[in-house]
Amino acid sequence: MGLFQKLKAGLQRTHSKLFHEIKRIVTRSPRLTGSSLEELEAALIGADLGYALTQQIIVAVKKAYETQGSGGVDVFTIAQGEVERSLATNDATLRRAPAGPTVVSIVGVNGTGKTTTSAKLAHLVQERGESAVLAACDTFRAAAIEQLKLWGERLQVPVVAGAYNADPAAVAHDAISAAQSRGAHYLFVDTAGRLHTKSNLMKELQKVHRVMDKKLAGAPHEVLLVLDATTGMNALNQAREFHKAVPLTGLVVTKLDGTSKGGMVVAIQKELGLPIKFIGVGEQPDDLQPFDPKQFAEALFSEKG
Ligand SMILES: Nc1nc2c(ncn2[C@@H]2O[C@H](COP(=O)(O)OP(=O)(O)O)[C@@H](O)[C@H]2O)c(=O)[nH]1
Ligand SMILES: [Mg+2]
Repeated sequence: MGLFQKLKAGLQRTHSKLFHEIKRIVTRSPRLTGSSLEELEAALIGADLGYALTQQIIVAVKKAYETQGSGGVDVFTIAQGEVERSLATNDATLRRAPAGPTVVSIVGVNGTGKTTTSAKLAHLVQERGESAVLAACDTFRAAAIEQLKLWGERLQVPVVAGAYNADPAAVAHDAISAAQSRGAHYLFVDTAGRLHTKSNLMKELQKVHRVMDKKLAGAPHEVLLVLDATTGMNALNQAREFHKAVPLTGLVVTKLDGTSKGGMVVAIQKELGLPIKFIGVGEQPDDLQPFDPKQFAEALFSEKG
């Protein structure tokens, strides 16, 4: 399956709901008279596209009817264009350190998909012909270390792990050494899940980052916050709190395949001004994609594919 097909399949629930609702509205009322515009608005809000973007789309639709008349107006194309335009400045490039390994810290609350995302990222750079090392810095749960080791075996990526309950900063330190001596391009650091409201755990994360910077100036070069799309707009609060504790460089939104509210990606990007770097559309290694606004908008609204 090609990248776009995978994306389309992953966004199936969101697409299907949006598509059927909008189709029903415009079929019944092609000129969107009466309460039809309000229904269109509700459909867009229902996909979690957010209030601001929804208004933008409604305004664009109204304008199109005024200037083109009902014959030439395609609500899907207009919505797609507005979503694409509103995300145009999003830069999904994974940073690259000028020298030595690029260290990427993967942070977030429990169960959002940090460990899976770390492994998928290692796979993604391998596919690009670059090498990766994984660091198991979730030392709170023995199962988390095992989980990452299994991924390492499956993907043939070296995993640096400490003992259960070891100091995660020490594991991160050793992992940087290992990545340096292997001449690896990337080090992906899987950290423990922590509630954004627990300040002691946030301090621990700050320490992990401080120790990395001491070992390799500038590290971590990327701090990616993993957000679970099925938690909807709650993800916004998580992002705000994490961003206060450790400066984030980007977001990863996982489990888009499990929600009909995939529009939250757009709303969150708009609200936080942080780039969406990757999206997760399934549990397999190649179910993580660099975020491409054009393809995302197309997968949401287009009938194609
Ligand atoms: N459907 C789906 N499941 C995902 C995705 N990303 C992660 N998961 C699943 O979510 C669960 C929690 O993931 P895990 O990486 O262990 O989360 P962590 O606690 O943040 O490290 C696992 O069962 C993963 O397979 C995704 O994009 N789509
Ligand atoms: Mg984990």
